[in-house]
Amino acid sequence: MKKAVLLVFSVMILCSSLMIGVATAGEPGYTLIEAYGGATITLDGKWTSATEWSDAYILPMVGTTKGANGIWAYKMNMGDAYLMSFLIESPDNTNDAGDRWTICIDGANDGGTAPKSDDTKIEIVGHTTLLMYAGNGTGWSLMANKAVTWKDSLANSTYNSANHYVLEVQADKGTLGSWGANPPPHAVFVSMYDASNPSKGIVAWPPTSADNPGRWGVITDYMSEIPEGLTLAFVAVLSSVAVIGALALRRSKTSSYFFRGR
Ligand SMILES: [Ca+2]
Ligand SMILES: [Ca+2]
Repeated sequence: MKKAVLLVFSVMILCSSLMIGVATAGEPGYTLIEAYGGATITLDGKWTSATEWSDAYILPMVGTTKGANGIWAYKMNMGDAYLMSFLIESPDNTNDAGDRWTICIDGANDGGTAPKSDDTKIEIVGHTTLLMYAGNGTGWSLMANKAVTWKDSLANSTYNSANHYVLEVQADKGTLGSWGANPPPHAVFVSMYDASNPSKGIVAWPPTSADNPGRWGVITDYMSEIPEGLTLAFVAVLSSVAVIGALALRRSKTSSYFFRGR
């Protein structure tokens, strides 16, 4: 009996240390899951239908409330293992040359205090120009666009009934970074900047820096679909369970990931 109690206790200790280990891989508290959605994305800078993004993982840009202060969302399309889709909504409604959207991805999720060659930054400036960068060890070097497509426009949505900028971006994992088409975990950072409102500064998820991959958020795992009505809190619990499972089953999961879609 004592041995059994000791065993349970040891497993609990092991589990909590694994959780701590996972949490420190990125900015604590900033995680999401890669969901496969059935709704196809139409890249027109707005919610083309009421359900276009409802099967994505949706997060608040600021605090804990998904509303007019901004949201962002991420999902993969069922049937395509590599096409990453992003949505960002900003309260910004002014067209300025200095407005900027930023999405950073570290497909290997290997942290670091400065961008490395496997870190990718996508920047959209002034609602007109897409720039792409690869980490160079100390900062970012400009590179050619890796077939990333995007569109933003002034629109309203479920989260903000006033006209505001909505961005949709799609990027192919297979060509995006030197890490290739790895399954999660990926580190991720998104931000928005309204040049008409400089005092507000860069609004970012997590509220850290694009230049510090070790403090980005983390796409911890993937799931085939977020079923209708499943709450975010429950998904967060599932995520924690999945992370522990992922550590044990990583090899077999990786193979099944590559057989999904294409
Ligand atoms: Ca759309
Ligand atoms: Ca603006």
